[in-house]
Amino acid sequence: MSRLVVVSNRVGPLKDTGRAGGLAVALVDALTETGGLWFGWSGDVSEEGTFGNLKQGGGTRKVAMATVDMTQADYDEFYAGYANRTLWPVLHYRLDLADFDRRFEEGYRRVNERFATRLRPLLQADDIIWVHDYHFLGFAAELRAMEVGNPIGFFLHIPFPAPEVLAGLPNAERLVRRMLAYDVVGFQTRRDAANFRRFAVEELGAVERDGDKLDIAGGTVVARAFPIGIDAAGFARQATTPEARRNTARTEKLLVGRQQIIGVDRIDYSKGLPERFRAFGRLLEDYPENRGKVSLMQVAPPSRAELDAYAEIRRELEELSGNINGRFADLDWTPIRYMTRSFTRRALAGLYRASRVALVTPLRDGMNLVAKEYVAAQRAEDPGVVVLSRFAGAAEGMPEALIVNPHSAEGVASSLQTALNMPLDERRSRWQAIFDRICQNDAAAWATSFLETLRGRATN
Ligand code: GDG
Repeated sequence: MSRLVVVSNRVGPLKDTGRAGGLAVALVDALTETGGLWFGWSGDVSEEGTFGNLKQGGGTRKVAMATVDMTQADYDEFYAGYANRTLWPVLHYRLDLADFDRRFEEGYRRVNERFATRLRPLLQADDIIWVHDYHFLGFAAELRAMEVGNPIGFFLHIPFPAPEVLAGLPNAERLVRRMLAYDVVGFQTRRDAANFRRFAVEELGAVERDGDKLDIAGGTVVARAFPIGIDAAGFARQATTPEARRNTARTEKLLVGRQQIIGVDRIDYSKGLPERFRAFGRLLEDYPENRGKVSLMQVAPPSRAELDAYAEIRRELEELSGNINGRFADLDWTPIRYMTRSFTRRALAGLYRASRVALVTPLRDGMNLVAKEYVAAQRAEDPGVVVLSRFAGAAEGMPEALIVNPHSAEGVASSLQTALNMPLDERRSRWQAIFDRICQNDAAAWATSFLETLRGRATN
C-alpha cells in the first residue's frame, strides 16, 4: 500500500504522552500502518524559517517527521494573522470578530507555498497526502503548481459556514477555488459539506453530482462529511487508571452527595463559555432547590492568549464567575469552580466520571470531542447526561443528548434541570446508545474511512 504523508500545523507526538488527544493517536496509527511521513510546523520561530532534520521514529514504526520553523513574519501574518484572526472567526460565523488585513492574506499564501516547497523533494511517486485544517486550505493548489500529481486529501476540523457568511471574507472565491485542487475535501458534518458544495456551485459554477461530488474545470472533487471520532475504548480505560481514580475520589469527597456539572474547553469565544456561566446562574435562579446542591466545574486552559478577543473573553469569565459566586456561594459551597489550568488526560477522565452532567455549549464547533470523551469516561451502571449545543458538530450524531440552544439561558437551565433529575433507566439507555455509536465510529474508523475514499480516488 502507498505511503501516507500527513500535513498538519503541529507535528507529533508519536508517543502517547498522556496529553495527546485521540487525533494524534489515530494519525500515528494510520501512519504506522503503511509507513509514513508527518510534516508541519516545528512550533519554533527562527530567523530563517529553518527546515528541521528528518527524524525517524524508533523501532518498527516507520514514521518519519519533518518540520519547518516559521519566521516572525510567518508567525504574525500566517499563524496569528490569517489563520487565527481571519479564518478562525469567519469559519465560526463571526465576521464581526474577523480582521481582514491584506498582509495576513499574503502571509498565508506565502507560508502555504513555502511549506509545499519544503515537502516537495520528500515526496515519493506513490505517496498519498492527507492535509489537515484551516491553516492549509491552499496547500494542494501549491503542490499542483509544482506538478505533484499524487492524490491529496484535506480534512477541515472546524465548521464550514453557510455561503452567505463566507461571502463576507474578501477573496473567498479564490480561496475556495484553491480548495478544489484537493481530490477529497472532508468535513465534520453533512451541513458543513453541503455549505461547501453550495458555495462551489453558486459562486464558482461547479456542478454537483451523486450527492457528494463537484465537477469543475474538467476535474472532480469529493466533498463530504467524515465526522471525527475519539479512541473511545482507550479513553474509557484512562478513566479507570489510578490517576483518574484519584481525581474522581478527590472530587467526590468534596461533593459529599452534591452533584457536579462539568465543562472542559480551551478558552475561546466559539465555545460559548459566558453563555454557559449565565445559564448556570439561571439554573440557580429559576430552580432554587439546586442552590447548595449543584456546582459547575469549568476546566479552561488558555489558548492564543496574545489575541485581544481571547484576553477579553477571559476577563468576562472572571467577572461572571465572580458575580455568580458572590451572589450564591454559601459557607460550604461554591457554585462555580473555574480553573484556567490544564490537566492530564487521565485526570480529566477522572473528573468526567465524577460529574453527573457534561455541559457543552459552543456557539459553533466543528465537532467537539469533549462531549464524546465525557460519554466514554462514564460508569455503565450509573452514567451521566450530556447537555449539548445544537451548534456543535457532535449534535448531528448524538440525538440522545439533551440538545440545547446555547443562546437561551432559560432553555439551557431547563435542560440542566431535566438532566439533574433524570431517572437512572433513562440515563442508562441514552448513554448506551451514544457509547455504542462512539465506539463504532471511533478515531481509527474515521481515519480509515477518509483514507479509503482518498485511495479510491487514486485508482479512478
Ligand atoms: C478542534 C475543533 C474538533 C481540553 N482541556 C484539556 C484538554 N483538553 C482537550 C479535550 C479535547 C481537546 O482538548 C479539545 O477538543 P475539542 O474538540 O473540544 O475542541 P478544539 O480544541 O477546538 O478542536 C473541534 C477538534 O478540532 C477535532 O477535530 O472536534 O470542533 O474546534 O480532547 O479533552 N486536554 C488535557 N488537559 C486539559 O486541561 N490533557
